[in-house]
Amino acid sequence: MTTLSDISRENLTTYKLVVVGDGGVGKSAITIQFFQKLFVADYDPTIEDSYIQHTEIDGDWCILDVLDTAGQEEFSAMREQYMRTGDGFLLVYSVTDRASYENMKAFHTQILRVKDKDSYPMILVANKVDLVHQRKVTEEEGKNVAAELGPIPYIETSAKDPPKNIDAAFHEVVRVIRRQPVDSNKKDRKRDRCILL
Ligand SMILES: Nc1nc2c(ncn2[C@@H]2O[C@H](COP(=O)(O)OP(=O)(O)OP(=O)(O)O)[C@@H](O)[C@H]2O)c(=O)[nH]1
Ligand SMILES: [Mg+2]
Repeated sequence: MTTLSDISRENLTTYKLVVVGDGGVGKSAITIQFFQKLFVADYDPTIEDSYIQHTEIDGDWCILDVLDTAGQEEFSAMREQYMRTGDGFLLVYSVTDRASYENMKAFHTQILRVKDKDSYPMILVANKVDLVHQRKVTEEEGKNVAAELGPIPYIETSAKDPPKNIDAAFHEVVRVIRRQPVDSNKKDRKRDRCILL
């Protein structure tokens, strides 16, 4: 358990989290709701923004360093670079946008390829659940794809006030990182391959 004196010594683990998904799904809204406790109603496409904050998760203080990425296709060339830097990922789609849901597998595959791993800390975030009448992707469909992608945790969120599961989403991805066996942090697929001489 981390104490306040640990915080003052800055003796804390830093988790680099990356928020990915299509344009307009609510990555910035989720991130700003988490860091600033407010809902941004306007849509201003992101190029890349980062946020940093001390946070207590399950009794242990840590530093969350969150990268809010660009979903718009024109910035997709930057993806591999930011994927390299992440310790954990929030894969975000909007329940009102079926294509954004269908693209989750491609983000997942690209992260594993960049990391050269069979699995990596990630969660699936189904955002905009407050828009019940515009919903196009069911909870069951969300859970099914989360099961296929790992399984990885599935969480339904709304960045709009009153926020739903916003803290829970960021905390959950940190839990997934913390749960990793120490070895798997270092071990990559290449080293597991058997070489015949
Ligand atoms: N009703 C509702 N609107 C939301 C929610 N999350 C985001 N929005 C709105 O959806 C629009 C797009 O949200 P952004 O957070 O800018 O989307 P983004 O994923 O960051 O988009 P890019 O930066 O282009 O990748 C904005 O108008 C937000 O206010 C939500 O949970 N509920
Ligand atoms: Mg954005």
